Amino acid sequence: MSKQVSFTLNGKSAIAEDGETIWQVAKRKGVDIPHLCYLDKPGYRSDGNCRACMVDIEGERNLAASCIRKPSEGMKVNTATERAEKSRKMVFEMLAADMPARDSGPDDKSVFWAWAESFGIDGSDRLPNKFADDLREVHDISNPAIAVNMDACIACGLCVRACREVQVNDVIGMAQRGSHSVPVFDIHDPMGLSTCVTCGECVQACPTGALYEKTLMDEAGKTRQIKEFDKSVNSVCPFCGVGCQTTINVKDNKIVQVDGRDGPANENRLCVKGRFGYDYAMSNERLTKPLIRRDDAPKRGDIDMRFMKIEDVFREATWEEAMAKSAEGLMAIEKEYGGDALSGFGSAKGSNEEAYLFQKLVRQGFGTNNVDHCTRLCHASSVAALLEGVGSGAVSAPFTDAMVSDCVIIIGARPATNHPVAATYFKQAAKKGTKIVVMDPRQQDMMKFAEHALQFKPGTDVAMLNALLHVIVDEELYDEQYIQANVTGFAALKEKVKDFAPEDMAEVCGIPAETLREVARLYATSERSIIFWGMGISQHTHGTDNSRCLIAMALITGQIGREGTGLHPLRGQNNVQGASDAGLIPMFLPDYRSVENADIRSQFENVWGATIDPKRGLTVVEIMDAIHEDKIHGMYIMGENPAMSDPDQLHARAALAKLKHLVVQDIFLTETAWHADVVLPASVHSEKLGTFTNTNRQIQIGRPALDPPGEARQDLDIIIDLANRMGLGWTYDGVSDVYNEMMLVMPSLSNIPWSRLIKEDAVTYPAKSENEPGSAVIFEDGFPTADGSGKLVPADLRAPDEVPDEEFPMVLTTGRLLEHWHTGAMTRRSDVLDHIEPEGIAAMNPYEIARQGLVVGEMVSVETRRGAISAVLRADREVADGMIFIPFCFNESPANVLTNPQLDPFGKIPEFKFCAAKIGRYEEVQAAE
Ligand SMILES: Nc1nc2c(c(=O)[nH]1)N[C@H]1C(S)=C(S)[C@@H](COP(=O)(O)OP(=O)(O)OC[C@H]3O[C@@H](n4cnc5c(=O)[nH]c(N)nc54)[C@H](O)[C@@H]3O)O[C@H]1N2
Ligand SMILES: Nc1nc2c(c(=O)[nH]1)N[C@H]1C(S)=C(S)[C@@H](COP(=O)(O)OP(=O)(O)OC[C@H]3O[C@@H](n4cnc5c(=O)[nH]c(N)nc54)[C@H](O)[C@@H]3O)O[C@H]1N2
Ligand SMILES: [Mo]
Repeated sequence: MSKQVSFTLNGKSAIAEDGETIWQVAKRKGVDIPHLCYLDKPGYRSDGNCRACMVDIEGERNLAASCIRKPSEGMKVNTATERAEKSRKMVFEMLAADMPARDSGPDDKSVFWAWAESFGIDGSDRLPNKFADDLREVHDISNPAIAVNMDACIACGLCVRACREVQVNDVIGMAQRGSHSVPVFDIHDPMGLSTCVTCGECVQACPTGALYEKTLMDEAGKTRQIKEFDKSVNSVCPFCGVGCQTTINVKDNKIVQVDGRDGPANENRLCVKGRFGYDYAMSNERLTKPLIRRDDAPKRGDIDMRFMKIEDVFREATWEEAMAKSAEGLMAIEKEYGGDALSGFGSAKGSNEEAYLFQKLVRQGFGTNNVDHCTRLCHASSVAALLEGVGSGAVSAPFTDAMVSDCVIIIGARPATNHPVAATYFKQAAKKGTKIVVMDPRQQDMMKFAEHALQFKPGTDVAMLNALLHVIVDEELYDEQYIQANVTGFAALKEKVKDFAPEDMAEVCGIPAETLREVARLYATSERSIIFWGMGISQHTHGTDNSRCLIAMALITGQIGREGTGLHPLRGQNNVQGASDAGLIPMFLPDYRSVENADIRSQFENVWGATIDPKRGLTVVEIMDAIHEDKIHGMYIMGENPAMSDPDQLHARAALAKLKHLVVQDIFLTETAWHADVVLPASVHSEKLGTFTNTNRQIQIGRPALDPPGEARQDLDIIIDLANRMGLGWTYDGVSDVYNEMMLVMPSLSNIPWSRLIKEDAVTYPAKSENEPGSAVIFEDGFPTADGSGKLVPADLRAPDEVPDEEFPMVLTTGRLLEHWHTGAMTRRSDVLDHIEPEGIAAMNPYEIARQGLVVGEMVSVETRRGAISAVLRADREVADGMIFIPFCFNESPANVLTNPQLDPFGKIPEFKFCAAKIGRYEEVQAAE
């Protein structure tokens, strides 16, 4: 039981719950006490330095800072004595004296000025300004998104807590002493040149506007210009699977500012993309009219429209003409070759409702299961292993559970760049004492917080993980009782991992045997251990095997089904969990129910009133191959950019060009759209209403903040229009109507009606009843498999498909940058993000660069058996010797020209993380050709 303290607040009796401050009790009781250095938000501790919240305590000579002082039994607190009020007013006047005048300072609507105004203070003509003869530079606009005006700083230290304690980025610190103390970036660098990652947490925390969004200010970054918003809309972030809740502030149908909201996955935090990357929605490159390919513009796989006029390839069309052509082209192919000659790629960026209708259109209208999406390139192998092992592809516990874990393993994931807000929880956990283990062939930020950082050899996960399993078995660290009750296949696993002693695997994976033993012991014997993983596990030809090893670790140690334990593949796209649940998968109808099962099909057939093809469809990469084999002739692609994201890009683009009919529904004229017959201009996230499911299984509502530009239409309306032109006779009365149909066929949505989502903004599935929160942790008693137990599947060593040789001596690995999203379609059209990362790069270790006689900053050519690209060479100490890292977001240096399309046999995912390559000076390579 928590300890309660009785005291008196302004003459009335009050109770402070365990640990509550005077300020917090006062707030509960509706008593407003001014505060500046204290921020009443999760993650912010009080500091008690600004003296804005002083109160009187009977019998004490000095006033007390209510934000930090806790009541004691019988204490008599008075917030409204003359002495307290005068003191607080004085504090504001002194601070105002040191600040620029309200109307010429950075933010006349700041928390500071709002409080000051409540005391009737709008400056001070009797006190001196401490900056009057200060020669220090106070104005810094070197960061592309944030203006720094230190003359408005009151040294409250909130930005330091924001940076160090909330986001745990450790960039801002306090320099100098006393009245000279001032926040600095790193060692007093300009913000834009410091290690700041521009998450903007400090801006959101700053009570005076000393750190402020440039978008709201004048050109010089000194004074707020946009004073009012037309509206503020509560929504979710459109980028990654973390699913941060946002408030979008709009002026003149433009987003001018985004703030973090207190959602279950972000507690007000955002990263650089969520806070400053929203402007792609307002790009003047948005598609505003339907386009039809000109008859004199034949398709070419090697077309590069960056330097071409759109009018030379496409002509504008009416919606009527474009939709008619879209539907007729698809129907003609169905008629001539049958439904299996058609296929669709739906979108993990769109809503659940869009994903559901998209797969329904393909199944019901095209008459095929050839429907897939980017999950195939992402966690397909993880999901294959999870379905096989534990009967469900979703995470067993939310990432926020890291905070209550004793041991957290992060393997093949780079959360500080790819799930930055999830990373804040991991970093906070580490600071609290949770032991973090990071396993990755490339160094990364999280390693600074790790008890064990294992920079092992790429592609050797099975060797390393089987060695951990060997230790767990050998040293009998497994949970016999848990296994007996919940797990099958232990004998076979034991037998398999016998051959994987750490002493033998050390050489293979490059990690000393003793370290492997320590990590195995730490994971197995901690009270609560949890595993997070990403693309380094899944994007291999042995991705399913990699995941099987992780599942085996959790199952044999019983580290699953309890808070703070479990298996969490960090889902990538904002709605990849939801799109998969909704059935954008060739082998499954919604909720992962097999299309090959007649009973299941008939359930859907009853609701849809159409027969469903009984064979599973083709996957993303298989579809590209089937086009080359003349088996598929028509495609409908919504919100995916396979011409940039598929492996072996030249092959993929040649396939797109070979299609007899390609309909692309996107917000930009993407590389994929270059190959289209019809391009349909769609809505972006911030223009639409819909539900989105994050990596934690939290279903959240995205709400429209903007009107679509020009003639662009809602994605959902386009899908419905196309379905009706194909004769499906759909009648949906808005988004909620589609959701209601989903509830009919998806048991996972039980007890989560639309009205509940609207009310609660986020509900975790599965939910046991309508008035209880959903289950954050699943598998508490067994697994949703046929026999209710988890199944162990031993994995064997297999080398990556293509290993370095004399001709291609380097290992090429691909991935992401913090500021860019996948194929760059969105983020390269965001000013702030493209400003930070403006050009195509290839990164290598500086020693490797020196060894190869290359020069940092020069153009290099990188070549594999699939093709060659050029890129600017970057030195990056995180990249291991012998490796090249290239992000796949730059269309001038498209990494996927190089990647190996070889697939994992189970998950059908390509080996994006490993292939053989060579690198040379661009000019020399060109000259030799
Ligand atoms: N900024 C940004 N964030 C994103 C995205 C983005 O495009 N940009 N995309 C989103 C999406 S869809 C996804 S799926 C996630 C992906 O997020 P992550 O899973 O973090 O993806 P990557 O950075 O591609 O790869 C993760 C790590 O795998 C490591 N790795 C490479 N080879 C191996 C190996 O053989 N074994 C192991 N164990 N590790 C290896 C790499 O060094 C890298 O650190 O990010 C999401 N978030
Ligand atoms: N080399 C290499 N390749 C990879 C990977 C890798 O690590 N290395 N990772 C793979 C992974 S994990 C993934 S998830 C895939 C991602 O691959 P994609 O999903 O193809 O990549 P995105 O750039 O996210 O594409 C999203 C598209 O949707 C459009 N869009 C955005 N919002 C909307 C909307 O609301 N409506 C409509 N209609 N369109 C919209 C954008 O303009 C863009 O064209 O890439 C994969 N490819
Ligand atoms: Mo992904």
